[in-house]
Amino acid sequence: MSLKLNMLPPSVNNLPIRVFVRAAGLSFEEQNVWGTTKLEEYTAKCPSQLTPSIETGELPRGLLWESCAVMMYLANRDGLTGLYPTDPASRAMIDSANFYGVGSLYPAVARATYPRAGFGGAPGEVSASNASDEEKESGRRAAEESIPRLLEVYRDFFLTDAGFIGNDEPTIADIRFASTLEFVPLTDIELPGWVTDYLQRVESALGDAYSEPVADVRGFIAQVKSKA
Ligand SMILES: N[C@@H](CCC(=O)N[C@@H](CS)C(=O)NCC(=O)O)C(=O)O
Repeated sequence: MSLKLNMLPPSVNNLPIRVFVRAAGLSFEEQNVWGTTKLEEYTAKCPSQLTPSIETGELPRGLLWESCAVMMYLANRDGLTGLYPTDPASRAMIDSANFYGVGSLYPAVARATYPRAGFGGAPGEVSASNASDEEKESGRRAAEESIPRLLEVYRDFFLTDAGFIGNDEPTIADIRFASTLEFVPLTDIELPGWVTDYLQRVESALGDAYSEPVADVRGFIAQVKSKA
């Protein structure tokens, strides 16, 4: 059954799936949907208007979004127990890290980086309001200041064992966490040594599966910084 991946190259929400399909050795077709997610054709298939999404005929609605749900589905479907171990205790750590990442870490990273990346803020956020530039920067900075504490949770709780989350090789939680970390260089935070070590560990374990798609994110960040 064919697998189509709808994605935006500079996005660290899209990066996990782009890494996952490569790490899993899946056959896939990648489609850059930049500028088309709000159009009728995409919305008809994906009412959330979000990326990443996958399309495959075996899904009840033919499409699935949410980066972690997509990785969980594909790993379950194909029995990829290294990337998503079946042991309930390992899974508990992986699922907790992923839900914490999507629910707590990523929103802080988005509020700290989107204004600099030129991405719009969510309705109700100061960056999307009529506030002054000073007030918007103050909101962005507050988000940035919350990030080190959020990161320490990974160091102190999720990475207590072998240096990967829930396994002695990279899991879908590492793919998601590392992907989110890739946007932190858009902030003024100096990444602590354990974070840079961790990113190197993940990248070296995953090889080209990580290095190839992450080049789009790093290239985008370099472009943003060169214009700042
Ligand atoms: N929690 C979602 C977040 C997805 C998300 O926010 N995607 C953004 C890109 S970072 C998107 O597709 N926005 C629509 C657009 O920019 O056209 C996930 O992990 O997949």
